[in-house]
Amino acid sequence: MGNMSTGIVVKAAGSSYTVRDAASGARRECKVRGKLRLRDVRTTNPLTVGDMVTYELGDTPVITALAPRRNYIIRRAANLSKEAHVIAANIDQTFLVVTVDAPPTSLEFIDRFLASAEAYSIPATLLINKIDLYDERRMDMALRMEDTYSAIGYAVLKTSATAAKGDMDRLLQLLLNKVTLLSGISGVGKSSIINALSPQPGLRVGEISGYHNRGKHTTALSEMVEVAKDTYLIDTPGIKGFGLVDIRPQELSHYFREIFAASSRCRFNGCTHVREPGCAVRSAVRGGSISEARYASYRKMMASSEDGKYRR
Ligand SMILES: Nc1nc2c(ncn2[C@@H]2O[C@H](COP(=O)(O)OP(=O)(O)O)[C@@H](O)[C@H]2O)c(=O)[nH]1
Ligand SMILES: [Mg+2]
Ligand SMILES: [Zn+2]
Repeated sequence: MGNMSTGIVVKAAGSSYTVRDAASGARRECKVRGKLRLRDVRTTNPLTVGDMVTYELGDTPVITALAPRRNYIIRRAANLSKEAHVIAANIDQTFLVVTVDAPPTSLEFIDRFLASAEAYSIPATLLINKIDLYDERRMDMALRMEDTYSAIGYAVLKTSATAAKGDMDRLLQLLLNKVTLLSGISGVGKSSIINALSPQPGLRVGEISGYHNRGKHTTALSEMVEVAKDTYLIDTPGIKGFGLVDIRPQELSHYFREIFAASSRCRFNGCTHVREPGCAVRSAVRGGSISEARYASYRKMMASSEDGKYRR
């Protein structure tokens, strides 16, 4: 033995992991030795895509060590335990794929996602997909969406994964040499985008694939695809995004950029921007410099975080 190599986990399915060797680029199916666990969080899965690991060659290659993670995102397990599922690790950025139609993505979902990305300090970009399908009215909605989010500093791309249209070239430029998590509700075109960019064929398109039933745990399969040299996209079928983890109501405004910026002018320290007098946020909403839809998302999240709903 003693034949140690390093690599990156590119696929996680149950207790099997596919590791891409750092030196040769070869893909190897590996098992895990013993208990590799995170120190802080109890997790249902010891390893996830994006993890840098050491493994030992043999009849069955075995992962023996996990390098410290630069970051990782988790989703609380569905049950009431404190267990969490690690969705991906060592992510440089996340792209949220949304559609105005077929299926529609709600603004509240977008805002909740962006707040989570802020909480994790992971840069986020919006990708409005399926622009080839939109009539004038829907294209108008897409343009308004683009205005709202670019005004507060998010990059917004408009793409078609299936028709040669929109910002696909710019998309590839923004992905180069990075590990990017693709998120978005089912059916918006995440797998199609990866396939369109990827030199190697195929993720399954149009299926809600990826659920593996293992005893009492249902674990989602995530996969990382190398679309260009050192350029990875992570697809997480069945996971819409990442859940907000323990954001306290008094912290929520930190994760809405424009609300946070305006809050320095509120009369009271610790203003929640709900009903306090002299609230600069509410006056910015009235004056039109903060979007009503964004503020409505903030209020909804505030109400549910007070109920503890985001502490799943
Ligand atoms: N017209 C059109 N259809 C698309 C586009 N992107 C994806 N689709 C279709 O939308 C459906 C769902 O796509 P898929 O990639 O599986 O979505 P996912 O669930 O986000 O991975 C499939 O039938 C795709 O062919 C697009 O840009 N334009
Ligand atoms: Mg898919
Ligand atoms: Zn305020």
